[in-house]
Amino acid sequence: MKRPLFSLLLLAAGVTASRAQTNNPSAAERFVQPSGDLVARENGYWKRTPLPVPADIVLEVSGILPLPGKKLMVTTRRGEMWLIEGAYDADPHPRYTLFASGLHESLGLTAAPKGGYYVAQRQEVTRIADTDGDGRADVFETVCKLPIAGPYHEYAFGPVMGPNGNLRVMLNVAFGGSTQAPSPWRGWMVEITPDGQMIPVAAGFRSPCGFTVTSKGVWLYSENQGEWAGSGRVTEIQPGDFMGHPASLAWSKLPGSTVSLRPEDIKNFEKPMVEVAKTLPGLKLPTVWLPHTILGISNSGLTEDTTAGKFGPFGGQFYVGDQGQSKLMRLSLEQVKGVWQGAAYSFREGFECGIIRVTMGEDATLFVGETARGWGSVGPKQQGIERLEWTGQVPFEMQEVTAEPDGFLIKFTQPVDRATAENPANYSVGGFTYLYHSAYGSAPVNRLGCPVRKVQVSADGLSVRLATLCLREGYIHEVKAAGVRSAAGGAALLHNTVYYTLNKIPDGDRIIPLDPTEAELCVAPVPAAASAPTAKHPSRKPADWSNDDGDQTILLGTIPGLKFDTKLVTVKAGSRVRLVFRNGDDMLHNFVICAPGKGQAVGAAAMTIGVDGMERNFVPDSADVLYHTALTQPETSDTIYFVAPAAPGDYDYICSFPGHSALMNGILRVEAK
Ligand SMILES: [Cu+2]
Repeated sequence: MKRPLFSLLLLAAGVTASRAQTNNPSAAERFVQPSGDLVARENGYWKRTPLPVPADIVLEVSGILPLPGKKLMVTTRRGEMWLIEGAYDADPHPRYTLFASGLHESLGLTAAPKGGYYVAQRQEVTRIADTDGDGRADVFETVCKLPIAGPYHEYAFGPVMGPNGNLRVMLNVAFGGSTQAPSPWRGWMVEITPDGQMIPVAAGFRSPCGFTVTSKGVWLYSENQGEWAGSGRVTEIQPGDFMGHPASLAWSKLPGSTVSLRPEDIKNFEKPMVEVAKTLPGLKLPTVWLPHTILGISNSGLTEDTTAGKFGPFGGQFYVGDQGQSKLMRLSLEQVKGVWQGAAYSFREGFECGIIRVTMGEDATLFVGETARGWGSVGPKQQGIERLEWTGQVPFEMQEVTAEPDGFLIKFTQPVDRATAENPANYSVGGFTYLYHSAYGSAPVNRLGCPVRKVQVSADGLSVRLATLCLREGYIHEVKAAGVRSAAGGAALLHNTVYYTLNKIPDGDRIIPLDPTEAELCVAPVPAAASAPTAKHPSRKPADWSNDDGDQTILLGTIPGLKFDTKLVTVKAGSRVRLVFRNGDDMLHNFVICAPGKGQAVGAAAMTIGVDGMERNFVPDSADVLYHTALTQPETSDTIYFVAPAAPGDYDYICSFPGHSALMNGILRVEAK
């Protein structure tokens, strides 16, 4: 698809915001907010404030740098830099001043010690500065050329400055085609010295939209689910690491490479990544998995909470954005036996647009930068910038979950009600992981229920230790505390589920004995077969249709930007229909026929399926679902055979993959015979 490389807008500087953007009204009108009640409750703790942007500025924010004096400098995907003043005001009406334009898809910035800013464009890292003090950039100095071949997916993210004063940049792989690394160091993180020397750091990155270096000097990045990436995740980066995408290995023979793996070392393993890592030296396991569709579908920018409590009770933890689901997750990290791991939590949803940048500004004000163009998002707007502030109210939450030799320690933000907290039935624990393979994404695999064998509540009621016999190293453990209530007021948790990636089981004291004979108590859930024919997934041609393909064949496909290629399909009531659904996009999609007017309700129900989603094709158990296809991989198809409803009318069809139905929908018009 076509993506504009340069903004065509030439804008006057210093425009005062007059009204908020009203992009994409049709999507906004049809959009069903995810769990609106939850969003309202979350807003009582962390208040969301969109910054008005003048209608003639397309602020597809791709980088946010807080400046002294409560100003922000932002980069945009359209290659502009804007100075924003007044972003912190109680009732914000910010002033926007154009600082630079004509950049090639700038996706981030940082301050340059000798003045101005370092900005990553697709083709180079540039120092951009205003030397005559007129508020407009007049120096555009190439720091380092970045190799590029041209495919749209060759994004360059960053730069981020490290503790050693060098810059780091992420070079995205291309999408599809015969090679996904058509130019050198594609799929790599590279370091750039102030004099422009490029040093390869690590390989195997797919779409590393967000990365940061922590206050402890630890490099972390977020990965997007896709080919060779079973789910989104955050991973710590060491020089020489291989994150899993093999295209990058095309360049591992070049001088300066830190990675010894070669393309021929990677097969289509079809095994859990944790199993492959045991025999593939250098393959780095994620620090924290962000289960796909539950904690985002396209993980993006991340930032550390360095506010020491001014932003709420999660100081020292991290916030990660999500583009597709327009929300923020929270991470707590710990090091066990020298390996980073930790827990991922829901934090805040209901933003106006897909989040790609997350930055802590002054006064514990968190800013998020947003864009949906070409990708789509649950939030209905096409672009924007919002801020988030703590209201001072503390929600009842799992503040931090850490690993124990036989389970987990849950610290709460408020004392628990002892009766509910001591009852093992009020918790559930289960483990799963994801496959490492060439296909796009992975269903959760090797699922195992972990019965809670013992619960210990601390004397102050602020922490609970859970013990189970079914822990597995390298697996994600879903820990739910749905039945636990707070001591004051008997409140339920604002978010009751956490996903802990247990790379290493710590040593130490156990509260239950390790008895291998009891391992049989671990319960394997029965997986459903997603592609099997069922009454609502009629993928097998009915025997009584003899040798023909019914009365009518409908070819219906997808196009990039979360769209079906057809918005209206007409059939005769009671006719036999063969529908071929072809997914030509670079994401997973399905096709679901719903009762008249029920498309968005079915889409909303699909968002609550959780870890079973892939196995169920993200089709909710609902009488409003008439027929559906399987969830299809990119460049694949699924065919269904059904008899059109007898009652004429306009039946909704949607893609029920979480977050898609607002944009991916159409009408199956059933006409009287
Ligand atoms: Cu879809």
